[in-house]
Amino acid sequence: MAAPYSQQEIRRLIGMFEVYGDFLVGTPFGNGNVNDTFQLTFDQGGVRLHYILQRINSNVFKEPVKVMENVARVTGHILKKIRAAHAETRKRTIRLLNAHDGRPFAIDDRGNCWRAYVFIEHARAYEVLETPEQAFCAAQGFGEFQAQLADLKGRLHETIPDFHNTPKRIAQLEAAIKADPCNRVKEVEREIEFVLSRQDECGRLLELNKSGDIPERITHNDTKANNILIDDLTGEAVCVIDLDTVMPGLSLYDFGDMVRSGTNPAEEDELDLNKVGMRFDMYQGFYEGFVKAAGDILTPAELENLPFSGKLITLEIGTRFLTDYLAGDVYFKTRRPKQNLDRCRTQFKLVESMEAQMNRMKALLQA
Ligand code: GN1
Ligand code: MG
Repeated sequence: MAAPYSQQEIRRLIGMFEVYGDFLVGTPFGNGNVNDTFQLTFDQGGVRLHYILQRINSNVFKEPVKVMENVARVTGHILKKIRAAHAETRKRTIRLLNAHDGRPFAIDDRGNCWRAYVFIEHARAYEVLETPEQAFCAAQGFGEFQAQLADLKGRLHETIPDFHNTPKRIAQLEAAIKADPCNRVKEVEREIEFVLSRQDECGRLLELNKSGDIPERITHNDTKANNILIDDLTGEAVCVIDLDTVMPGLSLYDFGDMVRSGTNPAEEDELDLNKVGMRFDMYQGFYEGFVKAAGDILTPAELENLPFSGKLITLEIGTRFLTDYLAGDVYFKTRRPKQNLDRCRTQFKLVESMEAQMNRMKALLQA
């Protein structure tokens, strides 16, 4: 839940940006685990317009100005491509509003960094994708995003170093086990064992990057289903959102996180683990959509590791939930006790389901 802000405060915060019209109301929006997000309604000459206003969580993003530099560069680059394509396209990109000083963000009197952007109408983000066609479209959207950024000059800031460095994520788990500040280790011995028994293969993608088989690219790094907007009318992906973690990375991180979040028919914090597992038809949708959009730029080692990447990223995010549970729920927002542990358990159930279907996933590569 977003921190409670009064309407007066929201009005004052959006007042830092160049917006025409009169502020009517602001309400919490979306299900992000990190930032505080509001949808704002304005009256502009008798027409109602919506904007998004968001506080960047500075506990997670230590250098929000660098985050905003990345976001502004990436969205500017994509906007040029959309405009060059053709005027009738339904494709969109996030459009940042400028603050009164011309920068695409503003700092409030408590030192919080805020940004605002145009709300995209007639499209929505799904918590759980339902059909392989939706999976295909989402993967195509994320794949196009990567392909569109392939010619962006210069390196982006690494705003969260080692974000997808799985061995380091496991080392963080080990540190949390040692510290055990909330005395929770005894509750989660099975989960800890689950991670540690799989740690040998966790460095595989980083090794392939080192050996030159897998190149560094500009990647989104948080490609969960609810970070892409699907057009209400056409069902196609129209806009990739939540660009805070866009930075140098491996394309397999993006594919892996799509498979993690989008092949599971249950919520990320589902309590009934019988509902959790990888739907193979959804995997196939992601695979075909991603290869269609980004296949031309992928190397043989990238293609070969598509099935593995889903399992790796699922294990990694599950490990992060477990670490946060042990640390006392200090990173991810929680709305109830043990939510991080429940999230961890769904992820590990999903890893098992992926392991059981690994050969089937690999067989698609030969098809
Ligand atoms: C966070 O902000 P949101 O909810 O899109 C997290 C991701 C995790 C995800 C798990 C910056 O993403 O890495 O995969 O939760 N973002 C950050 O739901 O840590
Ligand atoms: Mg998000």
